[in-house]
Amino acid sequence: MSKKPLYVINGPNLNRLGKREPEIYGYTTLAEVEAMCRKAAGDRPVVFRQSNIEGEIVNIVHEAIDEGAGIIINPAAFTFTSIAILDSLKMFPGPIIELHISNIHKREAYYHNSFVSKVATAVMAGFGPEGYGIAVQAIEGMIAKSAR
Ligand code: CA2
Repeated sequence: MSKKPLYVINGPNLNRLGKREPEIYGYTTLAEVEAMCRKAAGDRPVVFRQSNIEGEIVNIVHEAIDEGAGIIINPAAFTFTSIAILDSLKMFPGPIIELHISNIHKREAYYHNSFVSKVATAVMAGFGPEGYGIAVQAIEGMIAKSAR
């Protein structure tokens, strides 16, 4: 039987990754992050998405609810504002990793209160773009556990 896909969902402005503020976010582009995720996932299919639009992210989460084994989400600025994304994630039955490239807790106060953390299985911040590869490895173990 073929494995259900892992959804890697990226929020606003992350399409510009590697091209702005490299001192915070590094030089890795989102296309390179995608390649990293696919490599780390091995034979598990990866649905890798980015959107600057809140409702589109909600729609991608709905797709994951129907099709996905796990979600890794970097909601970017929507982390701190979006109850719509929080509500959609509440309906996902599998593991959810909330991921931030930077350590949001070291930054300005408006980056400190995440709505998504209220529903995430685990939260990662500050590992740089390599965090995505670590998250893919980690969620594989969580998916195996939740399947038991
Ligand atoms: O550290 C992260 O991954 C963030 O989720 C990135 C968000 C920020 O609002 C979060 O607090 C932390 C912002 C992403 C800004 O987009 C960029 C675009 C180009 C280059 C770098 C970042």
